Amino acid sequence: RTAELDLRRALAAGEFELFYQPVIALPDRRVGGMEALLRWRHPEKGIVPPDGFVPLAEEIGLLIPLGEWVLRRACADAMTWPAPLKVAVNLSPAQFASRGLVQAVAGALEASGLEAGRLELEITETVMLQDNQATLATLERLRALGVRIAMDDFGTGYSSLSYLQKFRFDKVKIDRSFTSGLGASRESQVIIDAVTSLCEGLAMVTTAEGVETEAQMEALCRSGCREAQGFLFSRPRPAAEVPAMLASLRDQA
Ligand code: G
Ligand code: G
Ligand code: MN
Ligand code: NA
Repeated sequence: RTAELDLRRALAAGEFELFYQPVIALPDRRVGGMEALLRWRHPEKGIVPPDGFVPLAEEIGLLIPLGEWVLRRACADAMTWPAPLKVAVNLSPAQFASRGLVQAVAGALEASGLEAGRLELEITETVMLQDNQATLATLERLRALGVRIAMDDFGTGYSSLSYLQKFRFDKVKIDRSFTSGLGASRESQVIIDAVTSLCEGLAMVTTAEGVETEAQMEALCRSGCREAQGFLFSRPRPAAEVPAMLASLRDQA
């Protein structure tokens, strides 16, 4: 199939790249880190987001090598940023379940020289659906490396609260479907307040995703949410633009 050949060629040709979106600490609005978001710079189609190739990559067994490339690239990029800045990498369920994951993470840290505490791995609730010892063992082995573990898209899964009981995540990223209602619906505010105080009690940092307005930002600060991420601060931008993003966010803080 041509799509399959195109994807295989792309990895060899170096057409994948990482965009970065800043994660902002509240209430002082300092940049705490960057989330790596994979893009395919296709010679004809232009920038393709992950939804356009991750499913096929998984089907043809390319997601594991691609994921390893992402880990290495993200750690190497973070080494060029001011020291306390963290980098967050998304792991797909298939990548999480793969045999070589812990080795790949350790390898990326070693090759780059990045301090483990500056790397954060984002997993989705789908990973926790695999309610077995292997999942927890992998999480513990990753934690033993010193990396941080975040639950992504929190609140959209089947049994969100139970996942918080199974593993002590370092961070919970509240799905943007909850953030979007802030300011407009009382329900959204109540949910954000409750998740924030729940996570606070469990010593987990909360990050609100998809923050697009100043009003949402203020509501988050009132709820005690610790971090925010979204178009209000910056869209995901190419790695080369990270220094400019940092400078412009510093001016706004
Ligand atoms: O960047 P964008 O909003 O298009 O991301 C869409 C989805 O793709 C998000 O769910 C995000 O977590 C996922 N994604 C982004 N980068 C990566 C990556 O490097 N690996 C994996 N597995 N998923 C990613
Ligand atoms: O699932 P994950 O949180 O990794 O997805 C990140 C995706 O969310 C990226 O594709 C990014 O482009 C998108 N995103 C980031 N900030 C915003 C925002 O403020 N609004 C919307 N609609 N999407 C956002
Ligand atoms: Mn994410
Ligand atoms: Na998310």
